[in-house]
Amino acid sequence: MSKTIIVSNRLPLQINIEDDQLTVNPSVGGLATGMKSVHQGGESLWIGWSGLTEEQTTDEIAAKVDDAVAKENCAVVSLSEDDVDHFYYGFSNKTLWPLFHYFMEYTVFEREDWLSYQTVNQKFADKVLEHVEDGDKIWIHDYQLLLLPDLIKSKKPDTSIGFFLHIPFPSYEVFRTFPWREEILKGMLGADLIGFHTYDYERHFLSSVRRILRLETSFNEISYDDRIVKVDSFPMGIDYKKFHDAAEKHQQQTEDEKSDIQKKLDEHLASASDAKMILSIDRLDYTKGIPNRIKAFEYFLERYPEYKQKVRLIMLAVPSRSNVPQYQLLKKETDELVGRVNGKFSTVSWTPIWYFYRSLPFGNLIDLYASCQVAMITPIRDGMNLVAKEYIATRVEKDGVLVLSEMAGAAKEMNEALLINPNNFEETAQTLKRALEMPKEEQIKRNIPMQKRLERYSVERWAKEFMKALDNNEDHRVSLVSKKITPVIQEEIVNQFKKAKKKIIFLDYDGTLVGFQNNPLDAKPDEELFSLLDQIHNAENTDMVIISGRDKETFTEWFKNKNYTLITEHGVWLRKEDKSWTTFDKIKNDWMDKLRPILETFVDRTPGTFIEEKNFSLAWHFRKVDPELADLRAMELKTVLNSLISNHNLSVLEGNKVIEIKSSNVNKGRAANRMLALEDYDFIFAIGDDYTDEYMFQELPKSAVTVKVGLKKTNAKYFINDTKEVRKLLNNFS
Ligand code: GDG
Repeated sequence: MSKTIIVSNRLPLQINIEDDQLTVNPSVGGLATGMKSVHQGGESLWIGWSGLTEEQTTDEIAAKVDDAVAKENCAVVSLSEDDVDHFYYGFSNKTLWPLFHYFMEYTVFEREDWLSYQTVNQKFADKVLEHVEDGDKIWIHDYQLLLLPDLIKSKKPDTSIGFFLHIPFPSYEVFRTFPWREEILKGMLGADLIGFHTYDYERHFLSSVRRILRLETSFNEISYDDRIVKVDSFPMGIDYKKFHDAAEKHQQQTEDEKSDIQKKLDEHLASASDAKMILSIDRLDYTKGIPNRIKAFEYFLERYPEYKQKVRLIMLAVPSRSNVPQYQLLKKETDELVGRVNGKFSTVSWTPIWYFYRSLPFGNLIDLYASCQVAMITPIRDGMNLVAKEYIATRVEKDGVLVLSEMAGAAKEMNEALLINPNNFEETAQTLKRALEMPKEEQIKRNIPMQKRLERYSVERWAKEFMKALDNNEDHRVSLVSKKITPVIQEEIVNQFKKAKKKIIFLDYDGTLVGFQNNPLDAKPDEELFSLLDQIHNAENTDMVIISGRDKETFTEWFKNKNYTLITEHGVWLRKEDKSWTTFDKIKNDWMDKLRPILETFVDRTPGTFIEEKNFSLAWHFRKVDPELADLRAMELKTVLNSLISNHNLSVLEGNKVIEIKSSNVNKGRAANRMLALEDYDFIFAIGDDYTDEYMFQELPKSAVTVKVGLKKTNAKYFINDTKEVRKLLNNFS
């Protein structure tokens, strides 16, 4: 039976060895909970590092660990101390983590770390390949394993692979600074589905793929090799029920059942009728904005001194990555700031900040969430931030105010929170005041929709939706995309050709017979192409038509020594075998004088673009322009043109890196059909690479063999990878 393999840096288990005694407990993190629905029974295997290095374990203990984790349907990737230093603390946490969170000044690029990152990703791949069977699905998690999708895909191309990034994907301008940017993108593109928390991270990723790998994207799909990789956003939720239920129980606690922390919190609340507490919980990480938060709180107390003695900041900072120097510095800075604020404002009966530098048990976490009237979650940059969601989930009376940084992914879904820019102390202090003074009705009004959303979009639903999308993409690959021409299909096509009595072959030119050139005039036919075309042209009972968007002058020049049939400008002109040109249609083109100036303004604003004027159409070419800018301008131009051309019987066509305006009743489909009317053909073949060729694919009879060059959405029956393969295929027509 097929299974799902989950891969993450760490296994969802706490493994300890004390006096040679091994204990294995499930960990309680959000990911482990969310994956429960995926990781259950014998149908799933979770692969990851145990947390123990090779140096910490003897062979005997390692074998025991393997056995113990196997009982939890897990398998261990064994890492050495050196791996952990360079792959985990090094590349993952000194390179990827700061860069992806826009902390460029903290980012180090060490070759040794990069080599270790590759080695360890390979170790993960080897472990996956050891366990994967046909029909299995794989879900890989997070920034430590960006190379893994491709390492697996290249060995097991038929396996469906999903990848989810839990941290932000930075904008192209930041990502481009990364020395191994291509390798990382290609590594990720081994997946069939790539998920992010927000739409912004998704579009940043797509932009890097377009600009760095120069791949084509259509909406949220990337054509890569002979696959379509889908990119989507899946905002991660929490186990709402777990937090809400725990908070309800917490509310019913008797005095005796209360924890020591709860008793202290109650004491503060009882100290004055308007005493309040502000909560702050994070891993001690520079992305979380802890120093800024303390400074903003300090500013708040200075600005609004009436809150002294009444308000207390409860700050839980969970130790994290303390081997990395930046984290050690942050610890020092945080200790000093807390000391400074407490030293400055404390009185005998009041300390403004209660600071815990440790991890607390779940029960205490609920104490904090339930007791604080305000939560101040103000990261500088955060992929999602689950603490913000957990705080709202525990508010069983529906009161409480969340002050949330707009830089957290969670802000995209929690619009009713008070959103702030964490770098603006003035705004943060004012918002804190507003939060402390917000009437209960308003608090409830804001929290109800957030709670409803959190309940609906739980972490379980997140996992299910991701898996559903992964399954859908698998179907999509099989059904929606045309079939690749395999040797068997090629043989069938050639047989049909040979058996037929009268045949016609339609050949698009640019992007099909020749590759794209920066200057269109460099795309002249070469000797090899001439001899291929001669061969088809001379084949018995065969009519060959080169059908292109090019202007007739260029083709006249290029094919002056050949008597091929040519159709130019998408079907405006026809050159017959006797080399005389006629038009298919009589077309007026006085519209050109009106539209040319508009195209000229686009040329001015978009360096590298140019206008091509043909007899019956105008084209704006943008093949030399940065793809991002080109997309933006193309979109703008299409919007402008479409609004202008209505009632003019004109159409705007988008070709490969060109936008063309021409008379509506001209297209390659119509032109090809006119050719078919002249004879009774029993073999019709058409091949082309862009949007304008789709008219042929759509309008030719069903029996026609239609072939798209490149893997893109198409109406053609088949696809072929590139012009090299086109020439090989056509060589069979003789
Ligand atoms: C990464 C991304 C993204 C915290 N302290 C204690 C404790 N916690 C629990 C919280 C929460 C989790 O840890 C922290 O999750 P966050 O989402 O806030 O942050 P990261 O650890 O940075 O996670 C982040 C996340 O991945 C998921 O994709 O949201 O953006 O950076 O669940 O409750 N739990 C206990 N004691 C503590 O002291 N028991």
